[in-house]
Amino acid sequence: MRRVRAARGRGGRPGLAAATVIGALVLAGCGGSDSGSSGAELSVGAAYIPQPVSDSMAAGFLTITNDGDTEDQLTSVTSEAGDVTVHETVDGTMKEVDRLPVPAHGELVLESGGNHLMFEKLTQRLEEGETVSVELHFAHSDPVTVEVPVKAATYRPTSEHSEHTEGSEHSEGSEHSAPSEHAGH
Ligand SMILES: [Cu+2]
Repeated sequence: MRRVRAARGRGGRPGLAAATVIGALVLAGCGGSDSGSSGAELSVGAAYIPQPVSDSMAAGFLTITNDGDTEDQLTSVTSEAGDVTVHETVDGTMKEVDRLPVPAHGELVLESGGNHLMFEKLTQRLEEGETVSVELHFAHSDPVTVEVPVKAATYRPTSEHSEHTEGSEHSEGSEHSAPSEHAGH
């Protein structure tokens, strides 16, 4: 940036040099001003695992919020409980994905019937009331560890996202469990 002053001193093309300075200032302004952290600012909420029907498989849901100016990407998920992959659901069929974007000033929602975490080869059956420690890995940000509670199989988060949950491929067993008996808090 200081170089510009020298260019002006040489009496070269002042107009062009001035334009360059303005461009540089605007770019710097976009980077955010607090102590060099100009990247994504991630937080995780609404995490839960419906108590699975299966001994070895489960689905997990959560919302990753990005308050930063930069997009990040969820690239992998690990847990001591078993293998974890990230799935998306397209036309009712789920498939594994390499990564999911966490948009700047936006959120990545993993919800029943949509994107979700897929737990496989669980070392033990997950029961309601337990928590599963899950580590989220991102393309740019540091890993985030989340203690994900195991909820009743019928549990749904109270949010607008819960409206379109019909046809969730992981909850075939929901109808068989007593709805409120187990949810007594
Ligand atoms: Cu899945």
